[in-house]
Amino acid sequence: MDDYIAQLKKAVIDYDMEGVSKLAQEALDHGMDPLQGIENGLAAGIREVGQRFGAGELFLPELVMAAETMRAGAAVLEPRVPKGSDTRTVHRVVLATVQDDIHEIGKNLVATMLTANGFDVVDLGVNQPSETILKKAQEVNAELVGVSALMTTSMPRMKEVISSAQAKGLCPKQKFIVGGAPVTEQYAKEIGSDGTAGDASGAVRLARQLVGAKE
Ligand code: B1M
Repeated sequence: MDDYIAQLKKAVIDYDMEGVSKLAQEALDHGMDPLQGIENGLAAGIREVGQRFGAGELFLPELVMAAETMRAGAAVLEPRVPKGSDTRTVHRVVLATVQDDIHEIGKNLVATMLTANGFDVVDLGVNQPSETILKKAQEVNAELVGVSALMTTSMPRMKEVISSAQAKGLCPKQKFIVGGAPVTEQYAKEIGSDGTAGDASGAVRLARQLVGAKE
């Protein structure tokens, strides 16, 4: 099984947009855990590409091709992520990537995992101003508001969402979760959020804890 996971990682690194869907399907047919395939295969590949991009070894078109490969593979694997068992109480979550940030792969994975575990996810997409996020959270009476940011330059937008909610007295009942590769526990605390998680499974554990759902 490790072999399929390694091949999925390699497919992203090689920008194999054509082959990745077939490979993902074949891996599933051979019993690979879809979440492992996403986290340790596709996501590991995109992170490696990101490191090379950051080091100036790769350029934007290559980053885009790797991201497209990741998305194509995830489109096969995500629907096969096993559903959690606790679907008795529906907890609503509003999720978005902050303004000025168009990274969505990790947020989408968090949305998939929350949905698979019985949460009702309202996903606003990327590049969302704090007013839009807070307005929607009020409108749908969300228990949780989750914001994602992938860049050091867009991270302050997460603080903006939380500060704005506090200052305007909006969403007094809601809990705020933040996440994305550059987000640390300390930063999450500093900006007044109710927590962060390093991956989608961690986001589910945190969300369950915050809404008081039984394990
Ligand atoms: Co961009 N990018 N990118 N990019 N990109 C980064 C973030 C970067 C670190 C790459 C690098 O330089 N090494 C860098 C940011 C540097 C910084 O911090 N300042 C960067 C840059 C600079 C840029 C552009 C500015 C490039 C340019 O145009 N010159 C541009 C940004 C434009 C903008 O947003 N305004 C840009 C564009 C892109 C693409 C479009 C090509 C593509 C995104 C495609 C898409 O999303 N549709 C892309 C990609 C793919 C990346 C990297 C390589 C990978 C991100 C990713 O998808 N990871 C990234 C490098 C990196 O992160 N190491 C990089 C896989 C994903 C599964 O992980 O998103 O971390 P992640 O999500 C995880 C956890 O973080 C957590 O769970 C997820 C699942 O495990 N999590 C949460 C995420 N959100 C959460 C929310 C939660 C809880 C947990 O609660 C609410």
